[in-house]
Amino acid sequence: MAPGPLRRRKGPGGHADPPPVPCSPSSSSSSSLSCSSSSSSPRWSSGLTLYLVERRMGRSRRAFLSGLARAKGFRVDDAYSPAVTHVVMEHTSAAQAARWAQQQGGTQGGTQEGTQGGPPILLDITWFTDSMAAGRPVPVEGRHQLGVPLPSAEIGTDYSMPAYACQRRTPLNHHNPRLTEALETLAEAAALEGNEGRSLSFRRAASTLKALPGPLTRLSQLEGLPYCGAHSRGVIQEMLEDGASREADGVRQSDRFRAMKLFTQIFGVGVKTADGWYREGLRTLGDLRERGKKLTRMQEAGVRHYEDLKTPVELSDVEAVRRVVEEAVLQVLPGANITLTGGFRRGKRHGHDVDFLITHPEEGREAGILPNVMSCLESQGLVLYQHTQENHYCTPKAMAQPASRTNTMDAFERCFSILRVSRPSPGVASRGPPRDWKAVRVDLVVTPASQFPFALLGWTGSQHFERELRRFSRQERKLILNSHALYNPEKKTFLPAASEEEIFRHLGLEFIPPEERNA
Ligand code: 8DG
Ligand code: CA
Ligand code: CA
Repeated sequence: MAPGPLRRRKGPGGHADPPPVPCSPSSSSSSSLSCSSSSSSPRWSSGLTLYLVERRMGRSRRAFLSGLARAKGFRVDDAYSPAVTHVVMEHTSAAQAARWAQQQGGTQGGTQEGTQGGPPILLDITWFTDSMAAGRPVPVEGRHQLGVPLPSAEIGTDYSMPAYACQRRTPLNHHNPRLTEALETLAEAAALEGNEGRSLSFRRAASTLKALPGPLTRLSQLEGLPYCGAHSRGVIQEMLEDGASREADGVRQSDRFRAMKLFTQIFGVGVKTADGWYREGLRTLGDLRERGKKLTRMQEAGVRHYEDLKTPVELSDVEAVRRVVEEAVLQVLPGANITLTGGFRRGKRHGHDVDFLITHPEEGREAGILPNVMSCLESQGLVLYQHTQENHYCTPKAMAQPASRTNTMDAFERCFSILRVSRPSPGVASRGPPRDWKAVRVDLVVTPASQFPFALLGWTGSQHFERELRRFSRQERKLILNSHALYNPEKKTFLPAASEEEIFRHLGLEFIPPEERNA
C-alpha cells in the first residue's frame, strides 16, 4: 500500500476520525519529514513511547504514520521493547490485540498500564489520529482501547456471574471496551429519550461484560450471564461478526443524539430542557446565543465555561483542587478531614469533575461550614460559580419514601461549584489567548462523622454500582441503604457502621474495593 495521509475511517465506536493533519507523506525517518517539527520535546512527551504494529497497517503506512508522530513531538520506537507505553494497531480486534500482547510475553506488571515500567496500553488507530489532530496525546477513551494486557482467562460455556453488580469485581480497564461502548451509546441514547427502563437494560448488559475475566469472542459465552437480553445480544452479535453495530453507529451520527448530548453536557441542563431546545430547532451553543435563550445562573456558567468543562479533568487538576480546598477548609475548621471520592477514588485518571467529602471527628463541628469555605475561596478569586445547599436530612426512613427513592440525591450540606484551577503550562484554552488556568467542576459534600462511611460509599460510585447496591439491599436483604445510613424498616432500627467494610458485612456482601466498583 502506498503511504498516504491518514485515511478517514470509522473507528471501533463508529466515530469518523478527525480530519487528517495536513502533512505530506515522507520517509520513515523522523529527520527527513516535510512537517514542521519543534526541536525541543514538548512537556507531555516525557514518559510516553509509541510503537506502531505493522501487521494489518502495512509497512509504508506505518513508516509514514511514525514519521508524522515524530514530527509532532511524539517518541516512536521502531522496535518493540519494555520502554513502549502505547501500542497502536489498525484493523485489529480486541481478541487479536490480546493475542499479540500475549505473544510479546511479560505484559503483566504491578504498575499502571500505559506508564513507563508498566505494561503498554493497546490502542486502536483512532487514538493515534485523534492525538495527531490534537497535536498531543488525547485521553484514552473506551472507543480507543483495543484491550488491556491484563492476565485474561478464556470464558468457558460453564462460566457464570452473580446477578448484582455489587456482588462482583469490575476493574476500570476491562477486556471488552468496544462491546460495552456500543451498549453504553444505546443506553445513553435511551436516557436522552427519557426511556430509563431501556437505558438500564443496556447499562446492565454493559456492566456484565465489564466484569468478564477475558474478551468475549463467541455469542455462546453469553449463556449463564445476567442481563444480556435479546436486544443487547443482537448488538453484541453484530459487533462480534462485523466489528461494528449499525444501531449504535446510527445513533452516534444522528442529529438528535448529537444535539441532545451537546446540550446536556452544559452544566445545569437536563434532558427536558435539551429536548425543548431541540424541538425549537436549536442545535448548537451558537443557536442558543442567537435566539437569546433565557438561561438559569447555573446554565449561564455552564455555557461560559463550556469548552473547559468538556475537557477532561486530569490528576494534576485534582491535586491542584485538593490543595486550595484543603487550605480553605482547614482555615475555617481546623482538624477537618477531606476525602477524594467519585471516579478518581475508583482509579480513573480522567473525570468530568472532582468530588470531595468533608467531615470532622467531632460530630456537629462540620455543620454549616461551606459558606465560609466558599467565601475563603472567593476572596482568592478562585470561584467561577457556586451553589450551596444546607443539610436537610431528617431520617433514612424519610429518605426511603417513594418521592426520594426515585432519585439518588441525598440531603447533605453541599456545594456544586466551578473553580478556577491553576495549570502549570499555558495553552488550555482552545480559543482566545493561552491561559494558565482551567475551569473545573468541583462537588463538595459535608457529612457528620457518624454518616461518613455511608457517604463515602454513596459518593464513590460508579453510579451503576450504587444503583445495584441499593437494589440488592432492598430486594435481597429488605434493608434501605442511602448515603446517610442503612435502615431496617421491619425492625425500625439503624445498622451503624464505622467503615465501608462494615456496611458490606451488614449486607452479607464480600467487600469490593473502590478500584473494582467500576460497574
Ligand atoms: P466522572 O465524574 O469521572 O464522570 O464520574 P463519577 O465521579 O463516577 O461521577 P459523578 O457524577 O461525579 O458522581 C459520583 C458519585 O456520586 C456517583 O456514584 C453518583 C453519586 N452522586 C451524585 N449526586 C449524588 C447525590 O446527590 N447523592 C448521592 N448519594 N450520590 C450522588 O452524583
Ligand atoms: Ca466525579
Ligand atoms: Ca460529581
